[in-house]
Amino acid sequence: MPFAPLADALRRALVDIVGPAHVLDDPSITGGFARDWTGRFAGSTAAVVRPGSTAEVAAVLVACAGAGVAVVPQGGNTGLVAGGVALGGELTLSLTRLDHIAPVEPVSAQVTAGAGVTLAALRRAASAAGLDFAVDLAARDTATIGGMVATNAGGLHVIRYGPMRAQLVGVEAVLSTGAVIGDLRGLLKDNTGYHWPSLLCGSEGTLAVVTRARLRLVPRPAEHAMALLAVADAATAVGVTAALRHSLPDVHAIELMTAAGVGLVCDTLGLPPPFARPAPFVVLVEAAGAPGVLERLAATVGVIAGVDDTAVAVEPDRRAMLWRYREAHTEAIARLGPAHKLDVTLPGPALGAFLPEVSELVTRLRPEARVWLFGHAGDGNVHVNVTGVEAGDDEVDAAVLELVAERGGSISAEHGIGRAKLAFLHLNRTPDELAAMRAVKRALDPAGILNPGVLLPGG
Ligand code: 2HG
Ligand code: ZN
Repeated sequence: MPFAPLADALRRALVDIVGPAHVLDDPSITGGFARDWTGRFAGSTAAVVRPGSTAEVAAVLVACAGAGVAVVPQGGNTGLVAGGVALGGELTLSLTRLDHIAPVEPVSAQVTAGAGVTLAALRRAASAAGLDFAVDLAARDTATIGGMVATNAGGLHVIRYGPMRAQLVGVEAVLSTGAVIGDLRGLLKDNTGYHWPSLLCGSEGTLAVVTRARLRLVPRPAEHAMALLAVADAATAVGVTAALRHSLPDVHAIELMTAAGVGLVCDTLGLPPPFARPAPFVVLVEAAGAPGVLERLAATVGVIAGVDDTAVAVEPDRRAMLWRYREAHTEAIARLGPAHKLDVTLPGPALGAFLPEVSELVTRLRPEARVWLFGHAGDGNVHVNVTGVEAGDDEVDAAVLELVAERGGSISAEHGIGRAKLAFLHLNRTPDELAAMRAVKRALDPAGILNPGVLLPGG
């Protein structure tokens, strides 16, 4: 569907709705909104509009639908699949002003947060109420709740608490018709028909614009302890992960890194190496729970075969330091230039063989490329990052994602489809499923203005 550039009449209508300070159309300002975090995807936006309330979001959408102007909803712009950036002159709907956090409701341990609340701010609010928010990820200072709902963000603790979908009790969202749907009552039991949180979480801004979310909070563990475990190969790393899952009652995170990635992080950030001798694979395990966590972690790790060395942390500073080896991968890889980011999940039994196989596959196709493997071993989610390949060269992406599908995995574990993986969605979804998804899209967004070209091929 072709979309007109921002006409004067629409500009005036938008200014009337949100005020002149919140309609930005100077390209030197809007350019940053139309470039993704990786630098691999950059385009242009007709304007950036920043509504300050749900009613303003509704009015903006009605105005845009009337004018036939496509809208890309955007939160913190930390996405990695070009799902939240205007690439072809669409209007950017920036939700960052919806940053209100209601007081934590202690009876049900829930909180209502605006779409523009950052994950870090939500985590602080939960903590001030003596609780925790179950999802955490490295982009916490910038990623926003609306975007995390729209992409069903995963992060570090999915193995324990599930992804964003598992935290979402209620949602408020605006359709392109201006209708506001959903509720924020926080009812865990409510079988009154289609469940908007389930439908909208992971819909990547194609069905509605999420404006507020009702989220469950979890008890704060009394103690944390973590360790980096040095292992010799991928199969051992998977075996160690399985053993931790089986016998560690307080398991909070199990992550995976390789010698190459840890070396890059150390060189880039000037960190000391975690082990005297570099380990081919490193498993990071965190446990959190009732007093005695360190003892339980030590007892479990002590009897697991294949652990060649350990680095342990209990105090918050030291734990943050060990997490840095894992969390700084994205930042360190970004300094090598735009990376191809293939966020995939493998079924548990297939993970060990996949890791060396995918490296060999990429190297065979592009001998000049470098492959960086890291991710969330506990849930089978590997971030296959490839550097040294042109931004527009999709051959490696296709080969890796085909291999993932052949091995029974998902081509998008936690980042979404966006535009980056649009051409590959058929690897995981049947034609009948894609047709049903398009029918849902048409029903909820009859004007077809919400994030066209994202998630749904040809939609
Ligand atoms: C992580 O787990 C994020 O650190 C980013 O999902 C992954 O940079 C990536 O590919
Ligand atoms: Zn991740």
